[in-house]
Amino acid sequence: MKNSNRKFPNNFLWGASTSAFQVEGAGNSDGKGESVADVRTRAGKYMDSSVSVDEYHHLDEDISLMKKLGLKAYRFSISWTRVLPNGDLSIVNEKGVNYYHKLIDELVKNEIEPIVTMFHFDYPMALVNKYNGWVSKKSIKDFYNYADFLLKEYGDKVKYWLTINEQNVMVNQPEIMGTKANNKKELFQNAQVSNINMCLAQAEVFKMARERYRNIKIGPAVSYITALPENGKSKSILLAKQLEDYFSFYLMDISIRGIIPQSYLNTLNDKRVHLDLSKKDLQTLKEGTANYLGVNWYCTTTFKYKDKNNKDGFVLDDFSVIKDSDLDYTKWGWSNDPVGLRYAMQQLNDRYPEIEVLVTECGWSDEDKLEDGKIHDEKRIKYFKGHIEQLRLAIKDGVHIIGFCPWSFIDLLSVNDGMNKRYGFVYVDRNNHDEKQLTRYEKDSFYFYQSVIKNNGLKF
Ligand code: BGP
Repeated sequence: MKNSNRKFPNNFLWGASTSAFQVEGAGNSDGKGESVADVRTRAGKYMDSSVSVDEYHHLDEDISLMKKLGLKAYRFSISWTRVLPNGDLSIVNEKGVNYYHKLIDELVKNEIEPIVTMFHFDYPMALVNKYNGWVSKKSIKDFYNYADFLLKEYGDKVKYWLTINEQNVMVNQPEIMGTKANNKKELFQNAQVSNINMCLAQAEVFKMARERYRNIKIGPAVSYITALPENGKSKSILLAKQLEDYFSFYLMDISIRGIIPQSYLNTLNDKRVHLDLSKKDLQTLKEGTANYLGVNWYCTTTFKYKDKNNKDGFVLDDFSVIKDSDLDYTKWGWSNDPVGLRYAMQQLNDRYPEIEVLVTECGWSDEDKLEDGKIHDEKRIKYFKGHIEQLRLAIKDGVHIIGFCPWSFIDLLSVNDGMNKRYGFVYVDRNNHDEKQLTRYEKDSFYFYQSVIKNNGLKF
């Protein structure tokens, strides 16, 4: 009895995650069309996504490593433009379609559950050029057609689907979607319009998928920014709550409950954002909801008001982030706060008790050094030890958590920091300026996670 209390469910999905533009490379090969991520990384200060860590050409080797690690699941994304180079159905790239068949088939053969994200930060450039991407209502149909295409092609092989990765992050960093605007105010307006169009597109896909593919699970992958108050005063606690509502919960409410929360509309109203929402749109949101929830969770963040005299409470520009002296932070300022994960999972369970949660990202970034063929990433191991233990407690608390997919299976291109910021269990020998041989090495955390999976949890 004591022992079973310590275990995770038998079919728990011990996984690991990546995304297409960050891991695949082959950015300009085999008929792939250009994505916003390709253009964005090319313009950045580090390497671009044309090579990344070249999983496209290292597929067999990487799948062998997944097998060795013992993964029960692999979360990856399909590159929209590798399959549909123009973003719409005008051209289908057979080589791209076959690449994902091969990937999925190999995973299944190796008893690794594929978890597929349809759109992870790599929007088709052709659609940005055609109609400013998600800002236009036309984007809804093109996403629907893409999702429909994927489900027809791979729907009988893949049970777990995620529609859009971190829509709530893209809205706050609209350059990730390639959104164009003439000024800051217009950019904010366009980002919010894009937000709603993504919600509508996703709702139509949820509805279609749940009607036609009865056996699949489909949901969003939302970034849950768990906000902590600077102190125990009510005003501070209120700020943290309002930030969670504004950054994360609104999107979960739309995806799971099919309603746009009033608090979200109020904030947009304060910002003079106009949303063109018809009765039919509201009905679409109501009818198309997710049947599970993907959550990207890395850390807690502590917030404080900038203006102590702010009387009205929540104002979107009036907060700053502070560090908690009790916590350790990555070089990029992300905390190691395992109890925060248990708290976050409980919050989700309180809000959506009927919904199963899949942790789709969680991880510790570092520069990681290769020394004599070894990588001693103790801080990452410490991070995962704490988080896996708290995850177990959250399950014991009654939260329906079906799996854990750390970011990332292998070192890959960070969204803003190239290869400087690494997350993988597998090290890839390259840097921002030299591709070298892209040799793979197992980090110490690889063996740690291998043992976690083997023991179905931490070994006590
Ligand atoms: C999430 C993204 C991932 C990943 C991760 C780490 O927001 O879904 O794509 O990159 O964060 O972020 P970064 O690469 O900025 O360290």
